[in-house]
Amino acid sequence: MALLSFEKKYRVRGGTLIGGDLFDFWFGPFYVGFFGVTGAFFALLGTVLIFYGASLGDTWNPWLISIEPPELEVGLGMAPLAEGGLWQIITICAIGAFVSWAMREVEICRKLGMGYHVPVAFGMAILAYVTLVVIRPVLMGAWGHGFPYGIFSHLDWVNNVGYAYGNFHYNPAHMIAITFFFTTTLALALHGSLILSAANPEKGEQMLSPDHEDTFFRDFIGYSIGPLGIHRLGLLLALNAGFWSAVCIVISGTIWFDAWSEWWYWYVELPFWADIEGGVNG
Ligand code: UQ2
Repeated sequence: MALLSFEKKYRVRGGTLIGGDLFDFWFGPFYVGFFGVTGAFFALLGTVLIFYGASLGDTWNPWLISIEPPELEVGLGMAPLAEGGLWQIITICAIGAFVSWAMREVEICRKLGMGYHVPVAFGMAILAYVTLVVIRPVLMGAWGHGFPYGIFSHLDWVNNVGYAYGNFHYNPAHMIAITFFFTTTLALALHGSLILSAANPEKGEQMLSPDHEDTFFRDFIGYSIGPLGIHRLGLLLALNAGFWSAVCIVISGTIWFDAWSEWWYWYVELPFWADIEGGVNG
């Protein structure tokens, strides 16, 4: 079906979760919905507050502007606007905007009769952010454990928090997350290159079929995961990258307080070699 007639057929009322028909319309190409309104509200308010926060600071250098969370002494209370309160409200706006965005995706999925894979996937990114600025700070007892909203300042935060646990690369969940990030790029590089090699031929040449794609990998490594399977694998890899990132930070300072390299002593202390000469007890 051509795109224009498809849209005429499927761009119809219904599928909304909140608001009934009230916000069930399009603004140009964009579906609005209740969550389009709340999303625009939170995004706009959050952006205005970031500019207000910047105006209270001592620089307009985009690299250096930073909205800081409250001091650790504030704990889990509300802080005055200029002392972390802006960070708190901006965080609420960010979560409000992200969740609105996800729910607007859900409403569009419902309209089209599609699965909820896209909002579920985006939900993993939201979870990773919420872990950093809500879940871990709450578990540790202070909003001051959230990261500052600034380009250089958030890099400094990552650096300092990383080295607060020795060397974060020894964090086993961090290792798993990195492995998933790298494997995601491997899978997408394989998939993107494979599709283009078959489906985007030189001018005048015939486009090749999924059978060619399958056969390439069967000839190459004796196995093809298939055109549906590669997308299942890609989603699995990408979701795990986000999930283990959240795990690696939420366990740091809540259930593990030491340098992450120390964690590996469970291995050194295994009975097989702990008592031999040169072992931890030997
Ligand atoms: C494949 C297939 C695709 C693909 C790719 C493969 C026809 C169009 C990339 C090959 C992928 C494999 C063998 C899995 C690799 C495993 C990891 C963990 C990266 O077979 O089917 O569809 O795009």
